[in-house]
Amino acid sequence: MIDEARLQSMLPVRGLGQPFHFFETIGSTNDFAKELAKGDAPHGTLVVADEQTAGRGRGDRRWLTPKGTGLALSLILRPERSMQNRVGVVGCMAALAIQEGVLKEGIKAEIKWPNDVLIGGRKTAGVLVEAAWEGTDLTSLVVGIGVNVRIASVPPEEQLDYPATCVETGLGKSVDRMVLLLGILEGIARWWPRLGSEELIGRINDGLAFRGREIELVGGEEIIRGTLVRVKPDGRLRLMTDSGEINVGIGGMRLHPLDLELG
Ligand code: BT5
Repeated sequence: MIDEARLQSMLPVRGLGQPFHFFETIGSTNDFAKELAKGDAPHGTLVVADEQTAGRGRGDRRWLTPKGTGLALSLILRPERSMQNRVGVVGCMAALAIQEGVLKEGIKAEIKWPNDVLIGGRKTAGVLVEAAWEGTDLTSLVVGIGVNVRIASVPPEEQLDYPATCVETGLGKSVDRMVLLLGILEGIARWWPRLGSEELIGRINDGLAFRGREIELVGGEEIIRGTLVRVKPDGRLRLMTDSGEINVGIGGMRLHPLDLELG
């Protein structure tokens, strides 16, 4: 179990994690955070659960968080007006914060555009960013993060559309979930004021999976093939295709390498 009192005593981290809401079990931390964000919940509000029964991925996909095995958290961020055109990169920014958090534990991970973190080529964490608008004003972002920490967090293969693993399998030792959570918050707090900066984009690209490799982007009926070049400052992916270089927005796109190499 996550120790609520201990976690509470370690928050906030650079302004993130206050107020803090904890649930032993919840449907989806993102759903709860989105409701809070409709009210006056401030920037930095954090929702953490030890288990999700209706965790969501992008589109209509599910995200599984069995009790006591992983991290499931949602953070409310309130962008200033000047940041609105950079929010496309928030998913990758959160993935970078996760990558840095697991690196502190001692293992290298990669960012899979637009919202995943891989260890040894296998999905270990996912990010779900949901934005709320009033007219042309972006009023809030809910950044949902799911991390597989213990072996029991990894769903059975038949429930997966991409191979998966967890931090402890990659690392070969146990991890304090709360320390990992704090590390991730620290990364988000550090990068948030530098959203869209060259430094952030550089770091994302340094840690990006499949650079220079042949990939396929699939979104509904649309399939785009090309060589992955890099992530752009606005969060789009630059690809070299047969008809030249193109930038692809996140939309409902899913990325598949043409030659899957697993560690
Ligand atoms: C994601 O979606 O990867 C975003 C996941 C975000 C989850 C967090 S947990 C806290 C917050 N509250 C929520 O309700 N959600 C957020 P996507 O790229 O669409 O991937 C979804 C796919 O990942 C599913 O279709 C499964 O194949 C696979 N999957 C589900 N659970 C998984 C797990 N624990 N580990 C690895 N893969 C998983």
